[in-house]
Amino acid sequence: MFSQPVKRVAALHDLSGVGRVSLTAVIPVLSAMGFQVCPLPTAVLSSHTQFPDYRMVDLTPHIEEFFQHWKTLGMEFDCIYSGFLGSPAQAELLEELMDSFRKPEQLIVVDPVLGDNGMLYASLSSEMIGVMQRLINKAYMITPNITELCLLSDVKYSTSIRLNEIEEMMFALAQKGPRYVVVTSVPVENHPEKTSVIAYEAEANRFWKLSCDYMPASYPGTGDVFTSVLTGALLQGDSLPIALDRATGFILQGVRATFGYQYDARQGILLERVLKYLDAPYQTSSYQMLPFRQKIKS
Ligand code: PXL
Repeated sequence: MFSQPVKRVAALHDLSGVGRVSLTAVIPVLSAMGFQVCPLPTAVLSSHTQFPDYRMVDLTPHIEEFFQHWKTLGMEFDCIYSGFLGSPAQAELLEELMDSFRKPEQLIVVDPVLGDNGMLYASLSSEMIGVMQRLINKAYMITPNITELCLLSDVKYSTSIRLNEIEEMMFALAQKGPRYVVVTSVPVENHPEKTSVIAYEAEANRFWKLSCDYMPASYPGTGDVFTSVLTGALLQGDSLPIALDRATGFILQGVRATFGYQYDARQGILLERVLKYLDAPYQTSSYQMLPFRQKIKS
């Protein structure tokens, strides 16, 4: 048997030609962090779906033959990481793939890409919510943004949602399987200039919080970059709070590197300018542990 000198990640996301989302973010980040990425594109798009008139080829009919070929090659993965799905039918195929490639000590990450700012992405049907609610149960870690957390929990989104409601939704999702539930874009009460990431670690029954400055710009793909750095840091052996710190810090660097330009935000953050920082020694640390909550409703 040949050895595998670097850890390997199966990346199940779309390939969008323009806009620095999904595979065009996942591959450079995880490669820069020292991992081999094996992409299985769920769809190929001319650009991401926030540009008008994009063209999309859904690869659902090919997913199974692709992963069966991987099986015949004897491929093994230290991590299986899924994101944007090309069709609701793909969720079942990805569940099959996850079962078929499961092995001990494997990190399964599902980024349930569904929407942002309170809305489902225009290209997705509401059927996608139901299939994503199932797919996340296979994951070790899920990384919804606050909109996606509400969609997955069948709760109406509101910008004034309270922290204890968020914690309850996270706890309820963790009861279904995921050990790490990481929620991004969480507003900070009474601090509109801030945004935060809240994470629940089921085994330890602990909630972590990372807050950082909110920049008044929205770049597609930051969720993909965030989850990729988080995944890479965990694969490198970091603890959850340190991995969260690194991922949040990297997004901030990327947004700051981009924000000063008069620039079409739909092109995403200037990832190429900041990728090298993924190799830099880790310095800052700002995570907090939230007060222990005895009585969370299940
Ligand atoms: O990063 C989210 C994302 C991924 N893939 C496609 C998208 C988007 C967000 O707009 O359109 C195709």
